[in-house]
Formats: sequence, structure tokens, C-alpha cells
Amino acid sequence: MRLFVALPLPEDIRRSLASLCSGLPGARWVSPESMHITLRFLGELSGREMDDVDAALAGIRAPRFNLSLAGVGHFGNGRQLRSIWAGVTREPALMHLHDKVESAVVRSGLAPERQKYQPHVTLTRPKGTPVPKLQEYLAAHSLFRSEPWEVAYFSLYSSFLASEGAIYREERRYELGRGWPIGEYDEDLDDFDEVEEGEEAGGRWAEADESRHG
Ligand code: 2AM
Repeated sequence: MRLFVALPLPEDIRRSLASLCSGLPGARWVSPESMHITLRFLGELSGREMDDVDAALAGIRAPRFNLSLAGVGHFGNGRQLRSIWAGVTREPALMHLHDKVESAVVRSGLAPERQKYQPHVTLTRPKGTPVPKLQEYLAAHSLFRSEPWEVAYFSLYSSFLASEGAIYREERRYELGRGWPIGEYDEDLDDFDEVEEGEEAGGRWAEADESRHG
């Protein structure tokens, strides 16, 4: 199965993204229900590999966070223009979650991702868009901003190619925690000065367990 890990988008956010889906003649726009923020593309996996990735993802401990979208951009240029997307505001907790997903995926046996992670929501994968039209589009939407929303879980999706484009199906869902012991955000590290997962298990979690069992 072709799989990827992603954050789904709430309906009102997808609705506001739909306002970006016009103004490029001939473009085929991603339908609002398919819009998402990929955390990690996994590619074609066997059932066994999927189970291993699923178990590793289910072990991730990370907190909920707020996210919003801002601006539009593109991958590739000229004839090699690959996609036009909405950007995601800088959010250390998102990068932290991405890093945890990456480690989990590698721990489950898949090869590490080589490309730098650049979160985005693909709007269209254009073919033959004239450069002036693209520039006009980018300028017209540079001030796009969404409302913030709370990211409370991430999901494993499968992707099937159909004649009308790719169809995505949520296969698994992984909750993010409220008040997880993530540690302090460290400007120099540009990450969280993290509480190790072992510490979590032996510390706060063990205490919670003890209090539950009296
Ligand atoms: P995209 O939005 O930038 O195109 C499902 O196909 C998701 O996985 C999409 O969000 C897509 O990213 C991403 N994806 C598809 N093929 C990929 C690849 N070969 N490498 C990285 N990401 C890919």
C-alpha cells in the first residue's frame, strides 16, 4: 500500500484554502477534502512494514499544539514547476513532531528522508503555467492567513490513484497529548530541550500509574 503520515485540516481551514483555488487557467486543484500537511511520505509498504511503522508511530509521545497557514509558494520553477502550495507558520512543536515521526519511521526499518522538511499544503500540481500567471497568482495571495487551529492528532493515510486523481484514506490515528512533558523550548537548539522517553516512562508516567493503582 502507498502510505504517508500527515496532519488533516479542519473543515473551516479547508474552506478558507478553497479561496486560493482559482486564478490559474488550466490548473487542476486539489479537492478540499484531500488537503493535508504531509509529515512523512512513506511510499509503497508491505503489510508487515505498515504494521511496524504503525507500532512505532503509536509509541510517539508529543504534545498538542496550535498551527496556522500563511502565504503561498511553489516547488520548482518554469517548466519544472512541480506544485503550488499554502505555507505553514513557523511552529517549533510541528518540527518536533516531524522529528519524532522521522525517528519512529527509521526505527521501524525504513530509510531516512534526505530532503529537508518544508511543511506545506499542496493546492495544485500545475502543467504549463506561464511564469507571469504564476507571479500574478503568488502576489495576489501573499497575504493569505488562516485562523489557528489545534492539532490534536496525526494520521497514517493510504493513497490510491484513481482517474480523478489520488484518493486518500485515513488508516490510523495517533493522539497527541495534553500537557505532555516536552521540556522547554530552547532558542539556540531551535527545538525542545526534551525529557527523554525513558525519563517520561520512569518519571511522570510511573507516578501517574502509581496514583492510579493506589
Ligand atoms: P506534496 O503534497 O508535496 O505533493 C501524498 O501523496 C502526500 O505525500 C502528498 O502530500 C505529497 O506531497 C507526498 N508525496 C508524494 N510523493 C512523494 C515523494 N516521492 N516524496 C515526498 N513526498 C511525496
